[in-house]
Amino acid sequence: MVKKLSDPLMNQRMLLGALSRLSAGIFFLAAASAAFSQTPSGHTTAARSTPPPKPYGVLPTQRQLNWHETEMYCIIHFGVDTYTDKEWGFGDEDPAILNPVDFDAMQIVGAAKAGGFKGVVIVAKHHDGLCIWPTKTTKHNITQSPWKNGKGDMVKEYQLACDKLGMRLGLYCSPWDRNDAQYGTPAYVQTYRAQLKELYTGYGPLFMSWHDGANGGDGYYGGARETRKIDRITYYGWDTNWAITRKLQPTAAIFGDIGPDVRWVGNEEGHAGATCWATYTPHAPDPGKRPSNGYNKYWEATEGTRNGEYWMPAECDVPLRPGWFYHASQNEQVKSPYQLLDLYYQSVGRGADLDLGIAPNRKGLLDQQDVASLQAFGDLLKQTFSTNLAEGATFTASDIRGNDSQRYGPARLVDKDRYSYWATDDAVTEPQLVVDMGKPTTFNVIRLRENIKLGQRISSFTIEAYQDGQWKQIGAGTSIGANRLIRLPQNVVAAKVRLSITGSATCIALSDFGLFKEPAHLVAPLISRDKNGMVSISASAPVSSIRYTLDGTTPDLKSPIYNGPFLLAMGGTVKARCFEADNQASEVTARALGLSKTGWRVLDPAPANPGSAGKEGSTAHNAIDEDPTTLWSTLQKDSSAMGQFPQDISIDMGKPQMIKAFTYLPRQDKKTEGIADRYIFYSSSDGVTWEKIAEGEFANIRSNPLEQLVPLPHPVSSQYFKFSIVHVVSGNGVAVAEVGVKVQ
Ligand code: FUL
Repeated sequence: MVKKLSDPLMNQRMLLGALSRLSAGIFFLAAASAAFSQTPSGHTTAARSTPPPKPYGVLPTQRQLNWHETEMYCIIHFGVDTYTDKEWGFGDEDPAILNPVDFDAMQIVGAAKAGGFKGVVIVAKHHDGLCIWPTKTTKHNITQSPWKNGKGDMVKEYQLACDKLGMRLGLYCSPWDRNDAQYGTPAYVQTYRAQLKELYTGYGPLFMSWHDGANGGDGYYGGARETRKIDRITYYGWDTNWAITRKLQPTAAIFGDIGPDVRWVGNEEGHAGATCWATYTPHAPDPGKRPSNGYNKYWEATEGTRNGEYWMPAECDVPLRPGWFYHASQNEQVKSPYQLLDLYYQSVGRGADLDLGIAPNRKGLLDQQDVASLQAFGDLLKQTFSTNLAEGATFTASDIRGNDSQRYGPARLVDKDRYSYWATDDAVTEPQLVVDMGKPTTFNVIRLRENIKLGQRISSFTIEAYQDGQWKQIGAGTSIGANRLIRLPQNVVAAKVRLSITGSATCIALSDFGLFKEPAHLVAPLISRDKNGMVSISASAPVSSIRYTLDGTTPDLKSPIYNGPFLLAMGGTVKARCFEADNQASEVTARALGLSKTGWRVLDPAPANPGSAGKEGSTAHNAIDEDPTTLWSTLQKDSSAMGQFPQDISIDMGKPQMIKAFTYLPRQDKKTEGIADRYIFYSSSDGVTWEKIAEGEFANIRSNPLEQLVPLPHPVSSQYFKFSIVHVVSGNGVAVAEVGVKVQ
């Protein structure tokens, strides 16, 4: 007893318990006695000596607990790519192009903070190799740029801004370096380690050290301009690198495809699996091999592994714009506050963290629309989650550990302590909890949390609401872990809610129960175009009107009302918005459409390209049918078959067009076989003689398979174009969703 009282954690818990008793008032007392009398375990007195539940499985470290509590942070990409309009620089860029005259770390970090993010990870060096701090390890750094007359240090400015704003700082230094002449040799690994040491010692304590898996390939490499392959398992010596991190930055959670502290979720779309375990056992693609960054079955990370070997929770990284770097052409595609909220439910709401990419422009500032979206997202989170409607309710549990309501009772679920918890007796793995608010309450989000210091225990649950005299199921799920949000499809009005744990590996330790009300909002419209070039705009729920513009302006009450599909033969930007009778407006949906593909046809393949498009029975027309779900595929079932490249598709547009850019939409079905990462684009006025207009790479397309927009070096007048796939990220053929052109 004395021992318990002198335990500071215990004192804190008792204090919190007292506070929650005060707030729950008489209801708590009623609940406690109800629970007491219902407990089937046979105890007659509250056994204060009941030991806490034994931890289950692998457990998080303190740095992982800190990371879980961080929940949301931003990753900031700025560098030569910002000026060359690329996603991956080749490594031959002149640092002189980098001149962010208005760079303001406070504006950027401040915008992240307003969005509710608690930290930032700075890309100190991306694959192009340019270091944005004055490193001694290579000349290819910020001192060679005109910014601040070569005296600037962007990482330092971010650190100072974080300190002022109370934000956490993390760093990403790309292991792949397309500039370094020694990349691929042991000497480069020493350079990389020296860079890590500079970053770990010069910028204060870090909350994260971020490592990507995009390693090896072609690059400038000091002028060699060649392809360098590395052994992804052994080359970087990750164990040695991580030991450096542990020594110099003990608080930093290390992120990589395979952790060791935090795993990549396996996509760059910002979502974890609907089931997402914090535990994970990474596997190599080839049996018997060790998994590593860039060499693992990353698709398994989306769900993780129930009872996996390591506590290695998922980070969901996704850019605010389509790409990680700033591209003016994507200004209309900044994710809206409600899109961000969706991602929040699919990441933080599934026990993962959300890492949102933000990208300063060439002046070194976030664009206004990015700032506005972050701010409005932060406001939405506050509006939704600041009031837990279950606070003050009566909790009746089917079982309380040792009948000790004070330590293990359900009032712990609303005491705002993430680690105090309602626990059951060892043998009870399927308890129920009734939460009685005493009056009809409207909610649309439910929050559950486990005390993860005791491991991930629960494996499934259901939630019911008491309506019209009976219990009706309103939600169900599997993993809970650090945080689980169930967003209901509609508002529920009920005075009583019942949580049933339907599966748990051992007795439960649930730490949070919350009911919340996300504010009502009008759903933004959807814009689509069919193969005849007709544009349709729709809303998923009835609205008073949909208004749209074609001149780039934001639709308002003066804009034309959408009355039915219309033709947009030359393409352009369609913006649409739903309105209610009271003039309340939805978010804007914008869609940039290329030239309509009506009347287009696929030409027969050139004889030099057997297996290519156009043959009888071929699927090539699927690449110009405006349907992203159908594919032109030359993939062969026989996995030992070797694909021959290039593979081409040649299109007759029916009449000459002034082409300004072409587009390529890779397959959108989550598979990577057949996705092109190197191309050549040709034009022709007769479909026989071809002129090469552009060639290059689709950077980062495996992880982020977006529609690629490639502006041509100069507009080209032609009736025919040929899209030639020189290389694919994997597979023995190509699989293309759509190709198209832009004429304006
Ligand atoms: C990936 C990189 O290849 C992308 O360019 C970006 O930096 C993303 C956050 O990580 O692995």
